[in-house]
Amino acid sequence: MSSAVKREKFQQAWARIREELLSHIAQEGMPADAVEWYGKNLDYNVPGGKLNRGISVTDTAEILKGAPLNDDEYFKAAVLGWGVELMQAFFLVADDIMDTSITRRGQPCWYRAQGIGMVAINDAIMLEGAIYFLLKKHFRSEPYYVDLLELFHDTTYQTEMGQLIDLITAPEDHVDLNRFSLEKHRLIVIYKTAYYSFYLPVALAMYMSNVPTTYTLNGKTIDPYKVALSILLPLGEYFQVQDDFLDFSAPPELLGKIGTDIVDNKCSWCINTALAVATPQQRAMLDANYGRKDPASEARVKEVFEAVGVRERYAKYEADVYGRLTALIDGIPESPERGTLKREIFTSFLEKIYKRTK
Ligand code: DMA
Ligand code: MG
Ligand code: MG
Ligand code: MG
Repeated sequence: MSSAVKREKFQQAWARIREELLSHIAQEGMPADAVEWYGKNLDYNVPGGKLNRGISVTDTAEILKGAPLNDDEYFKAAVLGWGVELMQAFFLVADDIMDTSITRRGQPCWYRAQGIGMVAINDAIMLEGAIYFLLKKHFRSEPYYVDLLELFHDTTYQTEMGQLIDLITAPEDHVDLNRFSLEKHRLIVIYKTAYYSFYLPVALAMYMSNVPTTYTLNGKTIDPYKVALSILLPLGEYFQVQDDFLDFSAPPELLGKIGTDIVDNKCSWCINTALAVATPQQRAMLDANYGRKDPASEARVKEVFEAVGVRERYAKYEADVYGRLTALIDGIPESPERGTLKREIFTSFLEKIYKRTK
């Protein structure tokens, strides 16, 4: 199935899920203006992204089954996929407030949209609540229901820990580039991005497909969830390095968002890369201009990034990391039996993000 057709099918499941969410709050007795507000919140924040995370759930379920999903299986996988997209929407609405961002997906960030303001905080929390309503409605009687609940809860907590260290490493009023390092960066991105964007979709599909927590292969005991984590965290790290690089380098019209990392004093891959190779003069330039709120300072930081060759270093990083991830995936123990891991789950992820430009 082409990726456009897959996307279309996944969007169709959203139409049904959206209806379920809206009729539920109407049944709770919420007035028409509240139902309308919630509908706008959902439409503005949930379906407009790349949908890679959500579609990964249905893709992974299909790879694990080794055959096309029937309608019922597809819809259940799609509910989990839209659960990931709802979680993403919840994080992004809050993230844009905390990062004082301007645009997202080619339109104003929700908190900056006409008439929204700080109601956006409650809207973010409602997007989160929607996940658990859907899980209860569609999975309450499944033996793996608690596994799904724990996974969504644990992942939320991990992501928030990541957001915490992202934010406190980037204080608005105190720039100190000595606090940054690639190790710090790695910890931030694993927690704020890799768990929810990469491990969560695959682990959801594994639970739904009844992949056991251990099995024996060639006399060895395997925990397939741990194996998945060991590949998906480095994949997620690579994805956030791309996000950091694109924040600096991509045209906002293509990216759908205006980069804020330099102005926001973020411990991003670009500044860490520049710090590692800057001359004393370049370092002084970074110290004087990073994390400052004016466009002229931001432009001077970008000049240093260009001068130290951040673009070329990124191209090299991307080629190297692709090789490393491919080798990791090749090392996954595979068996032809149903209900065990397949390398294709991970290669399909890697191919989706390799050399992405938005
Ligand atoms: C992304 O961090 C992490 C979460 C949990 C949204 P970010 O601020 O770099 O994301 P973006 O560049 O999309 O604002
Ligand atoms: Mg942000
Ligand atoms: Mg952020
Ligand atoms: Mg970013």
